[in-house]
Amino acid sequence: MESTLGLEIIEVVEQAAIASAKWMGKGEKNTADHVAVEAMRERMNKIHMRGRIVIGEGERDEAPMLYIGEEVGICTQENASAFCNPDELVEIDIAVDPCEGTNLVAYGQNGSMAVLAISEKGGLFAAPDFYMKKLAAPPAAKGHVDINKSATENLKIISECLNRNIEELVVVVMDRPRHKELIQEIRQAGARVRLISDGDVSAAISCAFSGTNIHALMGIGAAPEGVISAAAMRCLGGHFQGQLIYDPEVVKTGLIGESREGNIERLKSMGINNPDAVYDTHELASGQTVLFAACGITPGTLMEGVRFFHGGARTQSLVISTQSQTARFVDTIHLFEQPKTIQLH
Ligand code: VTB
Repeated sequence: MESTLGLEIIEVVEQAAIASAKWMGKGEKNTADHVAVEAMRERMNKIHMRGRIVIGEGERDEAPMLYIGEEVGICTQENASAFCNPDELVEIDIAVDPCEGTNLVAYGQNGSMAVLAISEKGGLFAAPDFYMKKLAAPPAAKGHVDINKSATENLKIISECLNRNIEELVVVVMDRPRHKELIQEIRQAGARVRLISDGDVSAAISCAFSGTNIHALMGIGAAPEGVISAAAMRCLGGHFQGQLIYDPEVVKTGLIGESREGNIERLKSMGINNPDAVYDTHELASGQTVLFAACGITPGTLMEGVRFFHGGARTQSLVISTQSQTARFVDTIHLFEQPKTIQLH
């Protein structure tokens, strides 16, 4: 599954990022998202695969494209049997976020990207559209930190695992009223906080790379993004745990159903009987093979954003998988016009 798909999914995220970047700074987050979805879907449908969206733009009736359950890839199209042998094809599940951080794109801020994760059928947790308490930390702290421990305890553990003082640690937290106490606690413990308005996938993955000066992600973000982060962290060997948050009182902002009880019922109807379960990377991205790709829309900690020039654009992407021992950063020059003149500097 991996070899050619790894190359093709780079193009999928690149196309989504370029489409979205054209709307950077225009103040129109829905358009920035919509064009990314369209571009991602168009490129994905050219791949020789039988894919199914498990995390996408929402339920079918609210999302016209890349909705949960939508089939993508050449081999899902009409007359596919002419060029796809159903016996040979592995069915794959796909989690997408064509424009992770729509506000960041709309307001020209750092940290947005086009992302997707792929695994064999059943290999990605079909997260409900709820919130998730998240803990991401570097590979050295994997299995030592625990989402059930306090932020203070976890910071102590990270400082020991990384052999540095707590004062030398930076924790990313989303700037939301629900994190008031958490932020206070982190500061009290001695660590420094980097508040972000959006885009916690990028923050989670950054923990796995030394040199980013990001050592942990703590707090509550969206659950589907949590699964995508977990897929990346599984490939990178980083720590990631998530726990669904279903109580509107805890979330404080955002849309999360009417009541705690109603949400528990909704989770039950999806087959989640223990709403308080803590999931790790192997549960959120359980597949034997997991692939992850991202392309920067605006500049970020890990990747450059899309840079346009006359007749083209330059992108930077990241592709990782559970099978390869690499984190491949791909720098691409896209030429929209003929004749082609590639200028490097
Ligand atoms: C979260 C976070 C995402 O949007 O979903 C956030 O995981 C929305 O949270 O990375 P609120 O409902 O509290 O605003 C992102 O930041 C990206 O859009």
